[in-house]
Amino acid sequence: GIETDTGTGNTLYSGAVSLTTTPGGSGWNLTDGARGGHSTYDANNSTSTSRGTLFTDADDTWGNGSTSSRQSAAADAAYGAALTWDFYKNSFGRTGIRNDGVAAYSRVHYGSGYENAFWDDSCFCMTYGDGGSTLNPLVALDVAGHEMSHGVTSATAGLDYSGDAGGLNEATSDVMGTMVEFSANNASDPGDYYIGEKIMKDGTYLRRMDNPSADGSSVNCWSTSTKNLDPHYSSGVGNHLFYLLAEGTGTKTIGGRTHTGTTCNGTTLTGIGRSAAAAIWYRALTTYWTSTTTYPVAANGMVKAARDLYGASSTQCAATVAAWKGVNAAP
Ligand code: ASN
Ligand code: ZN
Ligand code: CA
Repeated sequence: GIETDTGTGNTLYSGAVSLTTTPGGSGWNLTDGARGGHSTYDANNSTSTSRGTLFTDADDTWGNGSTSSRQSAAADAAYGAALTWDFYKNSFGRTGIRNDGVAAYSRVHYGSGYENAFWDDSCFCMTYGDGGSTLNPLVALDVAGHEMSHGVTSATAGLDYSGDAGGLNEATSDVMGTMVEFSANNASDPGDYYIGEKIMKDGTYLRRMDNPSADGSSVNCWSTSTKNLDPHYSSGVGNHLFYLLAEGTGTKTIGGRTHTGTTCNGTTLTGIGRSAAAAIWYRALTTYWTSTTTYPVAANGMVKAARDLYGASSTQCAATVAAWKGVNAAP
């Protein structure tokens, strides 16, 4: 393996964190030899397909917690990649996005005023913009986990990016990105079921899983027209299902934010906890779902997954059925 050291990242969103780095050159490289050698590059504000420049540093302290250092966003990206690797490994025994031990790489400072982040299967890489008029740099934990989970979906169920499958594809990324955020247990970015809350300049969020329709575009309840929506809005059904399964109905403060779960059919639900909900989702994704899976078919696959993991007469299996009924997509 690669020789490793432990450096310090002064991130934009997660405070001071430990980063696994590699001695080399006249100091250290931002390459994580404990996680397949994941490396973080500076795209130098270009939109070319080149990797850019590997981040290096003389004292193994990366960034200063502000955008005045180009290394700060790199520290967030490296931290997000490490946590995503650890989350999949520790939760599901998955080693890397393709489960082959091979790391992706990350690029930060892509383009100028670029208000997006994306996973690209062809380069097996993660790219982050610096944001512009509405967003800050897109390197927050839930965004990192969301984007890299697109790689996992692509390597497993291969869900299409349209119709109900598109919503399931986006919801898988929101679910797993949220799980990555929870797994960090980081006081500067506590886990919640809001997506993108750290990157919005106006302090709001991109999406929320407890009540997706609160954003004005997403849907909480499945119908035969859900398939016509943009995947970032049809994801509402899957996000809502996951929240109800994990947390149940009612109002809770989680990560300092208010969450309220309400079913579409008026039932009251008790959550089974997010680890069990994520295990069921992941097993469905990797065992039962395919490129064209619709929400009702996804529900059926999740009930099978719950039965596999916990047994046909388990609380978790019954809760999975009840939660899917709660979003009007009965299995
Ligand atoms: N950031 C967006 C997403 O992951 C990129 C896209 O539109 N696919 O959903
Ligand atoms: Zn996405
Ligand atoms: Ca969040």
